[in-house]
Amino acid sequence: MNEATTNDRRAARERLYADMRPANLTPLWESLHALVPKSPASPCVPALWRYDEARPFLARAGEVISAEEAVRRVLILENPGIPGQSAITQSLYAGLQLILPGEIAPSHRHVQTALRFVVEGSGAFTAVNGERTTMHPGDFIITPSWTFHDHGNEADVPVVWLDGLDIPTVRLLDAGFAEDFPAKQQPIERSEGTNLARFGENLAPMPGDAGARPHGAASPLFAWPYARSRAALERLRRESPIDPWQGTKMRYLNPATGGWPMPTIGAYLQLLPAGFEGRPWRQTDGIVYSVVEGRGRATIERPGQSERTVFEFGPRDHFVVPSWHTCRLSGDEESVLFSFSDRPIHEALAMHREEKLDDAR
Ligand code: GTQ
Repeated sequence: MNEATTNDRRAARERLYADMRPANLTPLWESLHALVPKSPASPCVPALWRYDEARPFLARAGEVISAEEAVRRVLILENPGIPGQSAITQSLYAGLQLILPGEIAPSHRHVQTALRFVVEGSGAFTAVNGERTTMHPGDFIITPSWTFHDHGNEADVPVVWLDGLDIPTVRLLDAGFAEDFPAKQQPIERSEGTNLARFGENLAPMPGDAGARPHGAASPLFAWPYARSRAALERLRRESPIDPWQGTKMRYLNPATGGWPMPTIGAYLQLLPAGFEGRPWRQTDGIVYSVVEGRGRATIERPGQSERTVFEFGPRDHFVVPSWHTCRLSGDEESVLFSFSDRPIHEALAMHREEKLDDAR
């Protein structure tokens, strides 16, 4: 084809695109490679939120708005690769929530599933389904889809936790509903610890038990205290070989099914021994980390690029590893990391992929 013909055809194509745009038609061939990539090409980027940088902003938020006025006083951890979307990955939302002594965050419920991972301070509570759980650093708490939940702080110190929700996933599906409880706080029907006794002791109530009501797809156990999870990790670390990629890693369990604690979000706790130099891996589910103890490094590479992002992390720092980015974790000190991802969705849809890579540095 000569040059004139090529130019004619190019011009004809542009005319076609312009002419059919009002008919809401666009040419697939111009975007096919981006629509059906050879491998995941997330617009999200690795990002780190140092606690000593974020904490003063939280304190200032505490001065300019009350928890009740804000409903939830949260600073969103927004992925800089997708600004304006209030998302940390394409499917997940994360934020740091502050509740000051004497404050309450009023009761409401929504389709979006939430997790809390306590970062600073003890003595606030989350109430879910008529029962409170007192929050301590490292506690993992869920508020399943469409369950009323409210928070309060009856202690004398500020309490901060990480919120993780499937907000972008519910937005993708346009399936969001929400409503306020008629009062600021839901009535408390059971004393604290009843939920743990019913579902957290490797026992399950018999069908006639009042707490045996249907609990949907989420775990009927709603709080996993850090003291217990940490003790389990410590025991495994001593008694079981350290995984060369992940150290000693456990996942939070739905005791009723053995599956994930929430249908859309999986969560983990892992220990990296002092001096641990983890091998690299990648996986389709992007991961959000909250550092509980210790100092270390996450070394992250974008797919197809050799340039590395190195995050030096310490206690209460947060970072995100987007989909299919190669990651390697190191523990300069013995470190404990909490993490969550949308892995249950990938697995339910048979889309999950993970690759353990060689140790080439
Ligand atoms: O606790 O209900 O960080 O609805 C964002 C949205 C927390 C909550 C967030 C929410 C909540």
